[in-house]
Amino acid sequence: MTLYSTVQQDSDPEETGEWLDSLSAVNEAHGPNRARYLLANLLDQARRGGFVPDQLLATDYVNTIPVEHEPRYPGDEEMEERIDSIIRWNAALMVVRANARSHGIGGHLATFASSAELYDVAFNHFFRGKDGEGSGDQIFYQGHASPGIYARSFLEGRFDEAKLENFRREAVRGTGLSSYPHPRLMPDYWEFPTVSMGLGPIASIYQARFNRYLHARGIKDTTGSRVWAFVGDGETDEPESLGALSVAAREGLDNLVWVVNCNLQRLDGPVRGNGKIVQELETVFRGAGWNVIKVVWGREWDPLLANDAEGLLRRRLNELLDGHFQKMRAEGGAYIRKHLFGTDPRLLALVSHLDDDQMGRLRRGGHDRFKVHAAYKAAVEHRGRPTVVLAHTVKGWDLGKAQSSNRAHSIKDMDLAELKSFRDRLELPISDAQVEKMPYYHPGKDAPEVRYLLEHRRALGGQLPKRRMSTPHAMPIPGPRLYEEFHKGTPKPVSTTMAFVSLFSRLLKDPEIGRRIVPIIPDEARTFGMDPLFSSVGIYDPAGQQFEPTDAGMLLRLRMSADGQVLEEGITEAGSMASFQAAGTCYATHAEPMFPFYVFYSMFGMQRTGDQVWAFGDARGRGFLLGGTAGRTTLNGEGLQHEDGHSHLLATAVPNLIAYDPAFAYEIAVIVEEGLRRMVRETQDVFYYVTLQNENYVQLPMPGDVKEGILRGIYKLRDAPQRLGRHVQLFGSGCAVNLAMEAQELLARNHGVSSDVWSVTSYQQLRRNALDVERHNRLHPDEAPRRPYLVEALGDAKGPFVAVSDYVKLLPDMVARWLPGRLTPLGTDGFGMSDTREALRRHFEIDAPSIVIATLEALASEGKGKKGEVSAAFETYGYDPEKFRPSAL
Ligand SMILES: Cc1ncc(C[n+]2csc(CCOP(=O)(O)OP(=O)(O)O)c2C)c(N)n1
Ligand SMILES: [Mg+2]
Repeated sequence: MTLYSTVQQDSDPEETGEWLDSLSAVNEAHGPNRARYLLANLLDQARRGGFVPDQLLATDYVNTIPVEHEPRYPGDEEMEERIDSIIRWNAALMVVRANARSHGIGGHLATFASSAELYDVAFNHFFRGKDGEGSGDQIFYQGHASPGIYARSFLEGRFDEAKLENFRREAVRGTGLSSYPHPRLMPDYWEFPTVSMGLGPIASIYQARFNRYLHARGIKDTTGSRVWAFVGDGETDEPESLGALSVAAREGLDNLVWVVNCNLQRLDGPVRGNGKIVQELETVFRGAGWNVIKVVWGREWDPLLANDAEGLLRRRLNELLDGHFQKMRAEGGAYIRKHLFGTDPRLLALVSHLDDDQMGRLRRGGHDRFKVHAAYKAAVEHRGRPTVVLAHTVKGWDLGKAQSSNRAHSIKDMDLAELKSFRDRLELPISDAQVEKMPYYHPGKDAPEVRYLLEHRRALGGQLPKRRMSTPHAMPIPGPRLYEEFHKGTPKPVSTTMAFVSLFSRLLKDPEIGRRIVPIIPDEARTFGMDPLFSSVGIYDPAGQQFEPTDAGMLLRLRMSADGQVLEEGITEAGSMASFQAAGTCYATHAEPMFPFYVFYSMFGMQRTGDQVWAFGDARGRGFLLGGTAGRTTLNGEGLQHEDGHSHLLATAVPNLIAYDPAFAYEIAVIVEEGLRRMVRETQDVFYYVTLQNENYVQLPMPGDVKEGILRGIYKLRDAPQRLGRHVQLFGSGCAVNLAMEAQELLARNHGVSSDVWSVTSYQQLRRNALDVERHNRLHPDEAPRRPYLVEALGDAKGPFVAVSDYVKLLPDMVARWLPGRLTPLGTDGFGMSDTREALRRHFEIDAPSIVIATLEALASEGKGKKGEVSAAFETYGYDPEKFRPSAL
């Protein structure tokens, strides 16, 4: 009986029966392969004839695995149910107690209540830990199910009561439990941040792929690792959740299992009140090439469905909407009888032997460990494709008033009566008097439940979740020689992008670190001049290269191979960031340091994938983000959507991201050298954001030992050739350093003003340091006050200061209050547009004449101006003071 038969009346049941019987006979006599072959041929014929049915991807609203194919359950079910009860109780109590103590501190009851069995079965029978051989499994837990995961750790003896009591109370370092999976806050426990909806799912796909990459490149045998992702049904609305499904199918990631917790609800109410989320996801996943296993009904339904000879029940289940199912669970047995079965006396007869209470306990599949186990077993045994288990569950299962209510997600408390009936349903030995105290329940460390849990975890390789804390890795890193070549500069004009690419090629060839470098590029390699990597180190593709590329035979040709090094992601910044995370956390996940260098269009990084950048910071990832074609006026032709003048502002806010806007090859070399040193030698969980530009100019040699200044954010690049009566300081960053040097000449030649030019590589670093120093002084009033690095570096330089960059003015403004004089920031506030660099720089008022005018005005404001000087400069430089205001709305 198929879905089609339920949507269309059968005009000739006898004929239908014959067809179905013969197919079953083939299956029985010659096996499923033969049956499949015949079906495929029939479908082929239907396709050619133009009568192929639609909805080919959907199946009935029943379990995918037939009862007769279910394996024996390997666990002690009664024992596991007792354990489940204890975990459910403690998970709920953590949240209830936290809110009783501090109203509104939050936490979620209903999510874990809907997924307890989904985790239980996996922990007891599937998840592989890290104490065995290999790295174990990588697990992406649904973020707000965390109380349930903590409650399990409590039962296992990993946490004491005090720890549970400090759920969501983390301000005293190390004593609390974080709201959600945050490696930043619990570095020896959580591995992957997941709570920003959609990021866990996409990260899991690229994690599974990266595991394959590591294996193919001979870095680590990852055949013993499986990636699990627990995903909310509401969460699948996020484009990141489903956007990369085809990647997993295309690369045949059978090391990946998703479990979608289809409790039919999200935060505000039903996920698809007027539809069926399980059915919708089934078609999406199957269409994308995944193996789909639906776990819709618990074992209580098996006899009902077996007795449903006419297919009435199936038809009824197919036609009911999620909104109906939600209401039924909220109302209970009598309502279910009336509204699910009451539409037809034959259906009512099917359940006439059940009382209302039993009706209410007709479980959904995700709450039946037999069904869940069968699905997981089939998932891990499936070859060639990733598997999704679509588990039908109840939001707030067993919680009482929260169960299936539209408010379920936000309910954080239970009153005494609810706690008592919750205890009764869970059959826990807690007296009425005790319940009033809202106690946690632990049966004692030698209790059979605890022993059972621990034994199962021992057999599966140890307790989870667990993150390996990094240990200093004795890995050699390239010495200074590799970088020194870039200190010399080049007389031939080249861009900083070119300079980076040539440094990068050297790193890739380095005998020590080369193979651990992971180039990640979202279809922009040619834009950045990185396409030579295609032939030198090859593009990773598990299928190798099965065609002759159009550039075969050429020196620079497209070369794909199963052990290629480049992750050529295609046009997906989100996917690239997910790869960046998998690679950047590999030092912890697989105890193998890998160094991702992800090069992207700078506009499509911090802004487009900012949430993933934040999650990478949380995940303690290490690596380099390279924002190519950076600068609002430096990328000149591409216009408004492409020209980035604010990614550095966004980068400023990520605590462990270190951002630089370098001007010269030697600055880049110094930054990369230091970055690798900090990540490897110091084992610091930091990552870098470096912008690269595509304007060609002479790469100056490093002016003496300015390494410290480069790294800390500022150094003097060029002294005034001679000191004149009026003297100013010019700050430039990135390409704009050249504009500052041009202004230096104009000021001296035309206006009698001398100036020093400074390269400011990082306002972010200068500000962080100044804030730290300020704080130190505030908290140590009796010590001699310290001085920010910026103040130290400036020495006796006085204002006025004029700062120019290809970014918004807020960047230089961030350090203004520590400068010994007035700062005039020049920058690129406003939308970009397409024109030449010169025109854009005039438009945004950052070109050399704009710097000159700003300087003369700044001098005038200090009483050092000359009458009519600024107006005369307008004349000299053809400058229209009434020109369009670039930041205009
Ligand atoms: C990007 C993002 N948007 C919004 C939220 C807030 N939020 C947390 S849980 C939730 C609902 C989740 O529903 P579902 O995925 O179905 O999970 P369930 O709790 O039902 O298992 C929302 C909207 C979030 N965490 N991340
Ligand atoms: Mg949900």
